[in-house]
Amino acid sequence: MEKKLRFNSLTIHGGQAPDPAYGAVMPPIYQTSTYAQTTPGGHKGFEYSRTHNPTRQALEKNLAHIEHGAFGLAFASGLAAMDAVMKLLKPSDEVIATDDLYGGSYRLFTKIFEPYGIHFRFVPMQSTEKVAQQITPKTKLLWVETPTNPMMNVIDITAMANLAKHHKLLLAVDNTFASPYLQQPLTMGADIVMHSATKYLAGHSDVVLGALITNDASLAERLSFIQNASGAVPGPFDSFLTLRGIKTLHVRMERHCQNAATIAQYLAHHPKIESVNWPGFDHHPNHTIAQAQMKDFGAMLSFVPKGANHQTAIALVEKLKLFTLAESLGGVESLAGHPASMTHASIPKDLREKSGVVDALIRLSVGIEDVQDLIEDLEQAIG
Ligand code: P1T
Repeated sequence: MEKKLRFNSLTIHGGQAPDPAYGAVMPPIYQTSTYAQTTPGGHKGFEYSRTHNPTRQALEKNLAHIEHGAFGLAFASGLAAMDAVMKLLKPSDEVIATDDLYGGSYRLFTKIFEPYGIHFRFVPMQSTEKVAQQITPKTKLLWVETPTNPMMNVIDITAMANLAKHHKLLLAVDNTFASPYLQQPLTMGADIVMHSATKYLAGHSDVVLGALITNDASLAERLSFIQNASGAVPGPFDSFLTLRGIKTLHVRMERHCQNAATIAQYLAHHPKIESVNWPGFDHHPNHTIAQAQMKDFGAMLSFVPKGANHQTAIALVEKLKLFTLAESLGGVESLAGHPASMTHASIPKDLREKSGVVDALIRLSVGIEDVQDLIEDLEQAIG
């Protein structure tokens, strides 16, 4: 029987074996669309690369291991992975989703799936009661993003899992911001974990890829049917890059979290900063849950400078030199963004502001550079 490995070994070895052809330690990039058959159906387990590809399969096995799941599925992007989950539903089904979530997730739900008759309710999920109040006989799925993008609220995954079980709903958790280094939602009762692997998993801002992981064989079968039938799969090279990235996830995350903690404290004590959203603060409203369900507090944070508005917030991010002004997060390099005009522009302003995404809000993805250089960059930009 295979020895049970710890997380820091699973990132490197989970589901991996030397390649059967020549013993290659890294899975080769099987850049092929198809596979020779000796007779129709006579093949070695691979017939067409939309359905299966050895490089993608190596990644999918690794994804399953690091999330403590039995089945991993890779997609062309995080949104393609979410799209596959939504295709489990039927017209008139209802979904309850986190109110503060990635703008592209909101756009997928409301602009693509609402017109097909699936209904979405956006609820502040920090309150389990508020979620419970919205459940109807038509509710089929709870969609949880935690920590949330960009307000860094933390949602109690176990409480959501209990609610889902009680009402026979599926619970899907977008684990992009935390990564499995910080939390493993399947172990807390989630049915499906989703990743924008574009972020911490791949880790180097060089690939767009999505993932789903589950322990449920029938869900895995339905999702892999959708993966093949709809066809939003990643290519072998992107699968290879993601697998390579995951091998250093634990060492990167440790430094990401250390740097973010230092920057959060620096900003919190800065006389020109109004507020900082980071779940590591004692006074963060969900700090206790974050402490209980996460190994550390992550490397994303958002803040509002004192007296800032749309223009001054943009002026501040434009002044940054080491932080790159860009969408995305989770790479080794630090990024800064202005959610209202970038990542969350597709959410209507009134709805956005209700969850705290005001025009003066700035979001940071803290990288693994020397933290002193990052602080000096913030210092010169804040002025
Ligand atoms: O970009 P893609 O790989 O399709 O993943 C979408 C996605 C899903 N879920 C969360 C929590 C995300 O943050 C994202 C993508 N987010 C950004 C690009 C961003 O800058 O926030």
